[in-house]
Amino acid sequence: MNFDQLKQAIIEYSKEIGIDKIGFTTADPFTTLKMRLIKQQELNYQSGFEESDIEKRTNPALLLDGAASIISIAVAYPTRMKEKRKGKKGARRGLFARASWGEDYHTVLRERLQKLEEFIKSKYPEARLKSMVDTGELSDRAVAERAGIGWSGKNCAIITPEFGSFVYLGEMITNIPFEPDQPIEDLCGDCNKCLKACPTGALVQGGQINAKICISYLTQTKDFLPEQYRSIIGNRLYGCDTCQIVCPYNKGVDFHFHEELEPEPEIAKPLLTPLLSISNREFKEKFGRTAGAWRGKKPIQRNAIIALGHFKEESAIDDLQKVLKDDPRPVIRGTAAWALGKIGTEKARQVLRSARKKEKDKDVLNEIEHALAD
Ligand code: B12
Ligand code: SF4
Ligand code: SF4
Repeated sequence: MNFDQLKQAIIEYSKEIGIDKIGFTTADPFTTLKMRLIKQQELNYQSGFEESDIEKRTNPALLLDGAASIISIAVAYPTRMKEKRKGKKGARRGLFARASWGEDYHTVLRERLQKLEEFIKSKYPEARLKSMVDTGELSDRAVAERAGIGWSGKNCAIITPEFGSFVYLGEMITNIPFEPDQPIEDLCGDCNKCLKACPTGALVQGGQINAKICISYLTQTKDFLPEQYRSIIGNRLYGCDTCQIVCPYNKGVDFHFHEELEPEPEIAKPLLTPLLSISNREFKEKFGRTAGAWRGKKPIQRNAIIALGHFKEESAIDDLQKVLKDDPRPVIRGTAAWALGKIGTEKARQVLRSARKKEKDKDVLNEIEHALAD
């Protein structure tokens, strides 16, 4: 088998199946990444969403017998909605980050990789292949960087010269010794825009993140959001795009190559108040196909309540009252108390005072006291 010819055939085929960029690298261990991951763990800078076994994360040979190379893929996604939905007083909207627009990228990229696997097997039946997207052991970014897909920006994102950083990444480990591609030049230079723009200071220095205070992470937690971040997250319901939006390499970047990644405005920018009473079934029906739904409805509802507080949305007082009175989840009741405190009108304070008389949960009572004290 001529593996150079096979590589060319794979590159050609990848364009036909909606892969926007493809690169090849060896399956050698990721040694600098390994040191980096250990350091991040020591500093408690990891989110907890990543695979915890550092050996598996950095040694592809542990994941596929006879691993010889890795194929990295990138798929570009839109940054602007064709149809805009503006939030007005009385009809406020929240925002899902762009990585949650359209169909869940895990499904989309896995389907592309599956097709690529079938193609490779049809040409070379001895191929052993293992594909992953996001939830696999490998660092998708470290693979993409080494395979020349893009450079690793100070905002931590892989930035491609063609599509900026608004690309999803995935990869396939193979037992085929493909000729590796070369990494590309880091073009960040003296720029520091992303570090300056990060609302929480999560980018502690170029290329290093404290994931525990990254808004993207915070929007995905299920507990009370620490008070100091509530005003900062604004109306974000899932994820954060700030450090990518400010990046000069994303200026004017907006690719609409894939129908399934087109955002549905009512889903990507939903009205906030209806989220407060949405049932599990309705949530699944409306948001279930998006990447942002993976933690269930609770974090989204909590963030919607925070957003209403952020907007000081008086028309939401009755709905917040209902939540504070009837919702069985203390995190949701307590956050509603915070939002009512932010709204701060006499009516909102009256709701808080009457809730104080009946509330039994000490965390919620604490939130009510704080809201009334402000
Ligand atoms: C955990 C996780 C998170 C965490 C932590 C993010 C982080 N930066 O580590 C949280 C929840 C915060 C998060 C947020 C987001 N995420 Co995320 N996340 C992941 C996940 C599952 C693991 C990342 C990880 O292991 N991080 C640990 C760090 C240490 O390693 P790394 O970033 O993977 O690798 C780089 C560093 O190690 C660095 N490095 C190594 N050694 C050294 C040494 C020095 C000196 C320096 C400077 C750097 C350096 O180089 C590597 C290559 O870039 C990956 C999927 C995957 N399996 O890889 C997606 C992934 C990174 N996320 C992705 C996305 C889209 C996002 C968000 C944009 C979503 C959003 N809109 O809210 C934000 C962006 C936040 C940010 N600025 O990074 C994409 C990134 C695509 C791209 N173009 O880069 C990925 C690859 C998912 C995917 N398959 O597409 N995410
Ligand atoms: S995603 Fe938002 S909070 Fe996280 S590092 Fe980027 S700008 Fe900061
Ligand atoms: S904003 Fe500037 S420093 Fe940050 S990733 Fe983009 S080019 Fe690099």
